[in-house]
Amino acid sequence: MSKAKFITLEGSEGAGKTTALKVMKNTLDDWGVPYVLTREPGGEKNAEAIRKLLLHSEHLESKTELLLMFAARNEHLEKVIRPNLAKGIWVVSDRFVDASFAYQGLGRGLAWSTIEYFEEMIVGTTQPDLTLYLDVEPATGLQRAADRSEKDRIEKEDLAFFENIRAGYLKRLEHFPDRIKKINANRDIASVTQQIIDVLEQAREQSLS
Ligand code: Z5A
Repeated sequence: MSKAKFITLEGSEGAGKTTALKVMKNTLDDWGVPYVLTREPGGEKNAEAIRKLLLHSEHLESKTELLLMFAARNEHLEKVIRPNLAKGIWVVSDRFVDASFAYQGLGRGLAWSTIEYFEEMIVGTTQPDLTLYLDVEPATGLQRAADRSEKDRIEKEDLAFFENIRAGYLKRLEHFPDRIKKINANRDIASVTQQIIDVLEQAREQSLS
């Protein structure tokens, strides 16, 4: 069997990650590959505790937010991502390091080079084989997410913040066009679903299997 793959899903507020994860799960089930679904921040006991702090603290300094994201990521990588990949089990993570560039980088205004420094230290060569980025107009995404009962600390940010998040993701996409595949998430759910299936099938033909 070929090497286990690491696939990540990214997108800003209201992009439709929940639906996308179901589509990814169904596709991997069809392929019959062993996989675990996980998420960031979180995905591991200590990292989930850090997630609570990150999403439900009243206020956090931006640098604290960045450090906690990478602290959680280190636990997640060491205890979940790397061990599973080593056992031949694919890993699908709802968000990973691209989110730190988008949210803490362009969102919070922390230096790109600082995030690259932590990326090298914590992530190293454990980069995803494939990233699906759900690209949605921030106003559309916020409108979709508006009905949610309770917003966490980050979800309470305004439109300008989410415009910057999108710019951050598009910058990462520019740097890693082979790894990151953009999905037009402004379209209806059926179209988004088909785009995800197409990207996964194409990636599988090219290198995933
Ligand atoms: N964060 C960070 O800052 N730095 C980092 O390094 C990392 C994360 C890793 C938690 O993430 C927060 O952590 C996140 C980024 C930050 N903060 N924010 N914002 P999370 O992934 O757990 O939480 P989330 O971003 O809020 O995602 P979500 O709620 O799981 O997914 P979503 O894409 O925003 O929403 P959804 O529930 O999938 O969809 C929203 C609604 O739209 C829902 O009613 C759907 O039925 C509807 N929908 C979905 N697709 C469509 C289409 N195509 N048309 C119409 N309606 C649709």
